[in-house]
Amino acid sequence: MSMFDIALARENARYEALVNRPNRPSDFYNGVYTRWENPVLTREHAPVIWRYDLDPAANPFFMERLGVNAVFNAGAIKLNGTYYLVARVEGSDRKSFFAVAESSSPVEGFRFWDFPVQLPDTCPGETNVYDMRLTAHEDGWIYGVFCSESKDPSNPDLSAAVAAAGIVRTKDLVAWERLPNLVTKESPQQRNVCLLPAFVEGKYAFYTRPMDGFIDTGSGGGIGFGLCDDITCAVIDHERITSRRKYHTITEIKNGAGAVPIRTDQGWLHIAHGVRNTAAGLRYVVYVFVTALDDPARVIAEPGGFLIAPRAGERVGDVSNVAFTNGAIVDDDGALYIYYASSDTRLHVASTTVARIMDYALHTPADPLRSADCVAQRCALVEKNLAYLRNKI
Ligand code: BGC
Ligand code: BMA
Repeated sequence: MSMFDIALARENARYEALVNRPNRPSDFYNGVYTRWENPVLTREHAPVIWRYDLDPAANPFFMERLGVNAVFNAGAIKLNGTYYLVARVEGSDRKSFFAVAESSSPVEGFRFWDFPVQLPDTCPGETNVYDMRLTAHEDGWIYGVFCSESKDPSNPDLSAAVAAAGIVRTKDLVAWERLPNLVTKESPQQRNVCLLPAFVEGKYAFYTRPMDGFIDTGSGGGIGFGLCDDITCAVIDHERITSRRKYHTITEIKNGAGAVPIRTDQGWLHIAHGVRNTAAGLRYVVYVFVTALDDPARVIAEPGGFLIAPRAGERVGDVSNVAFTNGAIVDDDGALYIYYASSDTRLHVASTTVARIMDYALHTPADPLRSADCVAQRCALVEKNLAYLRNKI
């Protein structure tokens, strides 16, 4: 065998071993969800045929010609018994694209299709696309809402960019129809937009994230909500604020939608993200809130603190200290799989059930917002527990 063939066989074997590696629950415990030991997608899950030229004449040293830097933030959906992740794949050239990975299991065995998604190229200035939320809408389409990023032509600063919400739709994750980007009349930029699966007042309902600039949410008060009549030319005139950003909380700097909201008997469950600033840069965590079924913009519960924060090895990556989600799947038996990425580098899964997370959402105390009140809250719990233990004896 030639050196070329040896290297190719080794890489193929490595890939198969990785994709077929069984996953298992880690020993992390908080009673709310289970963290699984292995990431479900990593850069090593990028197929060999995406990265190498397999023709020895053209690639005599068997070197990667098109490297993949990271696989993270994935939209998620279950169709006909199969679990699909539409991941953000980032090449070593920093450009992101979407690619579908599928498995018969929600926690392991994800394998990318041969070709990445070839998104209709309708916006000439569009430089980067990322973070697709997949909504199985009651109109019968599966929508993908993602961030479409372009250089800001009006600003000479090389890093000045404009973020908008791109919209595509599909029936099978294979053929994608691109619709015009969302227009929000009150907000010049949008990132982290997602579409509710249900009509509201007969209209398409979006969660938005009003922001003044590309990075700064500025006067944007939190996660927005807006309605539009026509998804094929989506315009939102007015955004109402749902979950608000608050001083000295996990959402002080920004917050935004995460996974597509999940309908439960007690309300719409939102698994969103919050951002605070630190001396070491922004820290992203995943948090939960619930909105009313009869008014999906009205928050009816918001437990204090985060649901998922980056831990241990998750804390380190290209953008360290980030836990981020844009996809979750509810299974027929009520199991809930939350696909969360760590540090813009790899994708993990946390599993729970809708019943368990709703208990968390509705019965975990809200953030009292001040240290003194937090101490009082904790002391009340300790007192209650001591009394309970005394009575038990
Ligand atoms: C990056 C995103 C990031 C955004 C804001 C973009 O250029 O690709 O990952 O969320 O900037 O920092
Ligand atoms: C955001 C997102 C993500 C990313 C995060 C941290 O604004 O849209 O793409 O995971 O920043 O870099």
